[in-house]
Amino acid sequence: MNHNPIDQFHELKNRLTRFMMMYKFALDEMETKVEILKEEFQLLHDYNPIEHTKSRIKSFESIFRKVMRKGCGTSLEDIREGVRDIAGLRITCSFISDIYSISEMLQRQADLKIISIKDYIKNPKPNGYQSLHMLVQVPVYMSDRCEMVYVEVQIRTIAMDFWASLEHKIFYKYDESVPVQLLQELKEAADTAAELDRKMQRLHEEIKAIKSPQSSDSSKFIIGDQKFELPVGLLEFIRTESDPQ
Ligand code: 0O2
Repeated sequence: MNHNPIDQFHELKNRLTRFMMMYKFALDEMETKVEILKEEFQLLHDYNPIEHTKSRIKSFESIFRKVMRKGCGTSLEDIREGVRDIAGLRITCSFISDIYSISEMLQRQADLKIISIKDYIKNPKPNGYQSLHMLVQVPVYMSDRCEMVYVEVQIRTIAMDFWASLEHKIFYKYDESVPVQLLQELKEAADTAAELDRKMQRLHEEIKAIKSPQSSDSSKFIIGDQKFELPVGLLEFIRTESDPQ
């Protein structure tokens, strides 16, 4: 065993880099998956259910705090299993129904292993927190191996995200000992946000029901930054070719 402190430092740094790198690659994979769903929806249905996405890798400090809180071991293997939200992806949707559509689309992806789903929308936390949490394992292919890496996906609406972000800031400001009066008001604010989500969902369904089919110039369409134009007669040709006799 090498006892040179500089060599030991470099070895530890390498191991940590390799450990954290896997989470970055897993998040890249997940972000690509979500980007494809988003583009496909936009192209085929002229509708985008995803407002925005945000990914983060937990800081060492935050990982360390969680290890202490959970009392799990401190080897990298223990941390990998004990702290399963080192890689996090947050998907913010327009409507509640979009949350479940996105979740189902991800569940249908054969290469993703769904570890657990926590529905804090149907069962909000006592403080009012709402979100759909999916813990998944994503395959990351390296030059010599494939590793299944944990990613926590949080799917929520804009209103849920607004509330959770501000609540998180307030907790941080008060160092987690928030006055009771403020907790009560935060719960009321969460209820108001949930009511707003329900109202927007109702409006969304009403609008969908009365929306007439699109009357667009059907001979032209755009994929990525490329424009396509259907040559005259192609539509008839494709129909004739693919229609069963
Ligand atoms: P950060 O800063 O987002 O990383 P776990 O502790 O993950 O093993 P738990 O508590 O059952 O087990 O996890 P859960 O319920 O799935 O929630 C984990 C994450 O959800 C949190 O991560 C937050 O991001 C978010 N979350 C859960 N409850 C609340 C809440 O009441 N308010 C807000 N604002 N966010 C919440 P971290 O690691 O706590 O924080």
